[in-house]
Amino acid sequence: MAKTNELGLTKKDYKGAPTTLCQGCGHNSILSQIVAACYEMDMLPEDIVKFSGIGCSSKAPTYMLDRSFGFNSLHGRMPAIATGALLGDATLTGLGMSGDGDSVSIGMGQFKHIIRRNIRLVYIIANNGVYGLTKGQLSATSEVGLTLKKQGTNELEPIDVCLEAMASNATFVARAFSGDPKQVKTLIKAALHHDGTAILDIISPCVTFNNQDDSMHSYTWGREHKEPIHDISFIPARDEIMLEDFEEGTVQDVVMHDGSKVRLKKLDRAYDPTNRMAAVHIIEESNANKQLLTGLIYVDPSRPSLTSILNLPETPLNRVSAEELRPAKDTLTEINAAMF
Ligand SMILES: Cc1ncc(C[n+]2csc(CCOP(=O)(O)OP(=O)(O)O)c2C)c(N)n1
Ligand code: SF4
Ligand SMILES: [Mg+2]
Repeated sequence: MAKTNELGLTKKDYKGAPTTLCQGCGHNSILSQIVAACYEMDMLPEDIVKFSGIGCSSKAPTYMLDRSFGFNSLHGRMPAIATGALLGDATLTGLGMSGDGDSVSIGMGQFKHIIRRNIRLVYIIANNGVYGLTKGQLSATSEVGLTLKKQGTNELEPIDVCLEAMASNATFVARAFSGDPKQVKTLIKAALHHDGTAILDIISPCVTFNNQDDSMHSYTWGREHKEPIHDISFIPARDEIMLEDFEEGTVQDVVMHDGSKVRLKKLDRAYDPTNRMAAVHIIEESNANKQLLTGLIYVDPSRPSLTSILNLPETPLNRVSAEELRPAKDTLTEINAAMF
């Protein structure tokens, strides 16, 4: 008998079509962790809606959560589609999967505005520093000096996903490496409980076009330069608080809006992910030192999402009938009169 979660569902209930991504592609590992996180968090697949743009990374939603809703949109336009859908039905949990080309090249404007609006969406950027689907062009996150077979050497400075998110006033910014499944899964769980846009920049090697040892998006580089800022665990509101034996004074809990906690065990540095200036500093510092900083970089669980600001009714907008929406004749006359 296959193991089941609290909903009586097996892990298979969270899977999708068999992957057509290359064997060893980092995106496949991210997919597995999304499936594992949703299964372990006892989420009903029908309560989830998946979004993506165009790219190998954006194909990924097909290979997970078959029973969920989904919209594979246009290149770089996933945030606009997600915004509309999640305002239309704010009871759904939004899960976006995009790439560095999709979000940081063509989709940069959309990326910034969804963050500014703080739409409740787990927004994963599977960042491989290359356009994988179109066979290996340089992307806006490719590092200076990266040499790709088709394009030659990159001379342009890369854009840092996390810094851009910070500059747009993101309320949740994290970075991970697809080769570290435990950390990826924990960050996805925390992101699923964030009431706003949760940006997850996951370095995800493209084994076909950008996995040479000296590339800053390769498995070798990721493994050798990975610098976790803390050991991270996620504790759902219903669970006992003390799951692990942390030493006094080395732990910081961040309470999410639903009462669940992100528990951060400090490693060698004292780092507070609720301090905005410290977050910007640590990203800049790790870039200067050519380190792959991983963990929860910044979180502000207090800022309201657009759904809360708009004070939407309990009934999802897409289920409010035309009759209910149409004001009564008298009301309309009153409104019109007030305009003269
Ligand atoms: C408007 C538009 N311009 C260009 C393309 C071609 N195109 C498809 S995917 C892609 C890049 C994908 O790169 P990324 O988002 O990094 O995904 P990856 O394949 O690397 O996972 C491009 C340029 C397109 N589909 N639509
Ligand atoms: S081309 Fe690269 S990004 Fe696309 S599936 Fe293959 S390894 Fe993954
Ligand atoms: Mg890419």
